[in-house]
Amino acid sequence: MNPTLLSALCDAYPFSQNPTLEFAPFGEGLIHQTYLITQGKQKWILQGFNQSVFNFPERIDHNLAMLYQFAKNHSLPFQLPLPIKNKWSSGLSEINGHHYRLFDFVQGKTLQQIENPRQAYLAAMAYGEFANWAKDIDAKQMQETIPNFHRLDLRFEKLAQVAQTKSGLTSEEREILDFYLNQKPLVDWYLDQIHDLPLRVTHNDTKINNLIFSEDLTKVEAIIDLDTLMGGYLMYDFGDLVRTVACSLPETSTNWENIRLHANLFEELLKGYWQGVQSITNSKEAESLLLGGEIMTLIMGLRFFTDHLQGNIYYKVTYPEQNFHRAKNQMIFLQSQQSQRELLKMRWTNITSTT
Ligand code: GN1
Ligand code: MG
Repeated sequence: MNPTLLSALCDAYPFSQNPTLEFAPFGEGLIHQTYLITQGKQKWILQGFNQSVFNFPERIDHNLAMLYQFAKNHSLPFQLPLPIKNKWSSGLSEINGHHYRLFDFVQGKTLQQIENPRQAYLAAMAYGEFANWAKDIDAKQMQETIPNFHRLDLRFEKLAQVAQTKSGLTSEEREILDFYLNQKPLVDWYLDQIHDLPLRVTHNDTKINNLIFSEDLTKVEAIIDLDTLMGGYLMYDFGDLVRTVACSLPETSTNWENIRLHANLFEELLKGYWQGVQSITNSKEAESLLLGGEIMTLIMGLRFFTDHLQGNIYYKVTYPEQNFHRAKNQMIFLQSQQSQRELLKMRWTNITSTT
């Protein structure tokens, strides 16, 4: 660890002098740099905050302060870890032109992929319970930490616009681009939905690895990565669960033949999420969950493809074609969802009408 950073951190936060702090890279997030700090038996998470993605850190503070205020009088069965304040009472420390945040380490396990259907149920129930818990926070008072983050129509237009400036695409790039640009009916469905859906406090990045499970994986201990917490629609949170949990392979996989939606996992997710949200949803909102997975997969595919065409300026990549491969992965997963629409609708009807 760079000695200037180390001494600045020791100045900003109340670490003891001994033993020395140990740093190790941690987690699989695509935006911030994350490290585990260990000192004797104590542990913290240090995050190198990505300010080129999050241009408005004060908006994150605003939203988390609202959350924290609400949590004082409303208990939740799991933790929502917030940044530790530095000695200047700020959750964000600027050191040599970079920004850092420190969190208490939550003991437990994170999963990149579930190991059994029960974990899908538990994950979805946690996010559903969260939405239910937050129902009385005025989502309109929350600020947009990334403006238009899940606006599918704008993500769609952005790809179309960036693609127009590119010539010399390979035939495979062209084929995948055409697939995405042919998704206009789904974009129109989305625009039609959002007119009537209530704005709620949503997490907006409900990947499975943003949950910390207990060591024995029987309980969710914490929901983390609260930077994109803001006003949104339930279909975003349920949809990103479908995208990351009900898929046979992770978004980084290039095993094209084996990427598909597991309808039984979709069902587990819906059962778990519904358990949390059924008392707050109206029929339109319940219906929106059905295509939430498609919406979020399309958004992510559009974003990965756009980043590929723009030269990988947003997402971390480990090789140059990775964003293109992620976009291809999401395309195949979206096709798999679309080919199972009728089946999913039957499962959805069973779950949402019998409770
Ligand atoms: C990013 O930071 P991380 O890896 O939890 C991204 C999400 C995407 C995800 C795809 C702020 O999340 O929107 O779903 O990558 N977060 C931001 O893996 O863009
Ligand atoms: Mg994350």
